[in-house]
Amino acid sequence: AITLAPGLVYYPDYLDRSAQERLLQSLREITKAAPLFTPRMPRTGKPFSVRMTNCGRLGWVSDVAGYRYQPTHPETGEPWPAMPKQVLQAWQELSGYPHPPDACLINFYEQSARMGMHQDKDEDEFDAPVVSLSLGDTALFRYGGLERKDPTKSIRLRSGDAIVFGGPARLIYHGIDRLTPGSSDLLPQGGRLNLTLRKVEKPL
Ligand code: MD3
Ligand code: FE
Repeated sequence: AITLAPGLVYYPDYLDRSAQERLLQSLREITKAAPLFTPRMPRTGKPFSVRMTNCGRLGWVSDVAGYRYQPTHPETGEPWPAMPKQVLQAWQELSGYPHPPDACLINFYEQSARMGMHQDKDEDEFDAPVVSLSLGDTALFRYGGLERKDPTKSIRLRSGDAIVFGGPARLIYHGIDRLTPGSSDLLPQGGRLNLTLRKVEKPL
């Protein structure tokens, strides 16, 4: 593992090819039960270019009313599918946090999708890290500091990479600038899937 900054640890090739294929198969099952939806910006309703779904007890959603975690899919009204054991195992191995995650947000990027710089602060528990797993095409990931104006660095996240943001890195600004088309043959149609595992609620 490579420490990129205090609290920010990068695990290149964390999942080997067969683990990536196994995770992709689980995600195909999840998206059958909980289809990808297009989140929208609060107030304006402007659509995100990234499509999303979730697994686990809680899922992150965004619509004209705001950002929030909720126990059901915004379009089907059904509970989110369970988290695959493989995902829970990655959390146990990487997070160093003594409780299982509540939420796994699944982001799907087509070639032109991006995610603007933002902080993840919709959770009640900031003592837990966020764990990210990447599948498919390489993404140019940018991260900065605790203020939007802080200088930024970029790294490429490749299929199978994991990255953990905890402690002093938990609230840093970050985003995805672009994908590298054709950089992976994991997804037959190209694009990228990213999973973010989170503890949302404070444990008892
Ligand atoms: C830094 N996702 O879902 S993953 C997100 O690749 C999100 O889809 C990006 O930002 C993606 O909120 C980046 C890396 C990541 C995830 C969570 C973080 C970086 C983070 C939480 C805090 C700080
Ligand atoms: Fe984020």
